[in-house]
Amino acid sequence: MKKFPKNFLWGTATSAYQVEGGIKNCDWTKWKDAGLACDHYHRYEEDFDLAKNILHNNAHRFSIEWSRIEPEKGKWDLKEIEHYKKVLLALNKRNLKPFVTLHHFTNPLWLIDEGGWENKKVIDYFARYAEFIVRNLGPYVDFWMTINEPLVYIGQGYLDCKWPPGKKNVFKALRVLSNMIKAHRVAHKIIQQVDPTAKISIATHNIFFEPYKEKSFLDKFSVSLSSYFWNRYFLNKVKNYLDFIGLNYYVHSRIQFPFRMKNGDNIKSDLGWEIYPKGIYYALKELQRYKKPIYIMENGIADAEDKYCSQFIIDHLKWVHKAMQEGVDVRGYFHWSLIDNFEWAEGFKPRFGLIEVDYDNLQRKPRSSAKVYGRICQNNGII
Ligand code: IFM
Repeated sequence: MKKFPKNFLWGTATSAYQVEGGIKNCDWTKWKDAGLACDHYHRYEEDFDLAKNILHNNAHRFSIEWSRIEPEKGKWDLKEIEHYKKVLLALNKRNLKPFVTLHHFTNPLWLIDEGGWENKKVIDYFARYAEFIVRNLGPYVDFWMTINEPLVYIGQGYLDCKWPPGKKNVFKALRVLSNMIKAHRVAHKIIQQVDPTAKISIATHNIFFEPYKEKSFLDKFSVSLSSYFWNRYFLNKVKNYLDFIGLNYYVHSRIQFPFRMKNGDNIKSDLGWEIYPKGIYYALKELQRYKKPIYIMENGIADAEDKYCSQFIIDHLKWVHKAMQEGVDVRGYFHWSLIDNFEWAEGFKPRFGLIEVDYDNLQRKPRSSAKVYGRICQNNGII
């Protein structure tokens, strides 16, 4: 049995747009409407019961939808604050420690009308939103994440253009990057002023890069650059404004000079992502230099038939355990995701949920991987 420390946190993660349904005033609604999604907005009690009773979790990560809270610039919707208060109380009642994300890819339409994250005013707007949330919900939350996967947001929105705003423009991408860094720093300061006990971070999507040819100097050089810019650049810029590190790990990548990504021969998920559990070990080791507690805020697999998910979890956790034995300070693991949900440009087809959602009637059904993960959480260890 590989045991985890006594207070280790076991959870799952979701984000508002992907699960809640009924979100009307954000950029994604115009880009690709998630409609009712999983109707988690009305079914959160049922979903948290599954997290408690089937998964035996003691924590949960979710995000607050900015466009619900501030549907018009400067106008707060107190009914929505009440909603999230109830969500937090429902978690509390089940002893599920909340980790709350303030920005998980979606933006209010009024912000987009003003240029979104390209406009430096976003720094003040985001800080004002963060302050409002923490003043109202701070008493129920210890752990905050300001921005989820900033580089994924920028890459998809300004380079790949599969996501809004869909503008291929490196200069704009760099402006957004700079504004996100500043927004995080300002929000960190404000959240700490409002609640000095709050723990604040971002969730970074890190990749374990390897050279395509082990002995190629050029491939190794590309790996160093990729790791620096993709995994560490943002963290370096905000490292004095982080109380912990939130790591999202899904993939590794073999890099051929200059930046060609090559998949290996291992089994792939339904999205074609190669399964590579050892990568989480290297991703954790790379973060050790920041000397902060690490929470794995996402790790999961699109696997509609649930063929690989159980083994995926076990193998990743074995590598997490090894990293911890070697001194990496990991405090929690959150599987992506609690329930099937809306996977952005790919829509509802990829199934990341431990709990299956039947989109015809919205019924939930635990997959067998849910039971495997539940046993691990209950035993606080892997057999
Ligand atoms: O669904 C996404 C999530 O929104 C952010 N991290 C990666 C997940 C799987 O692609």
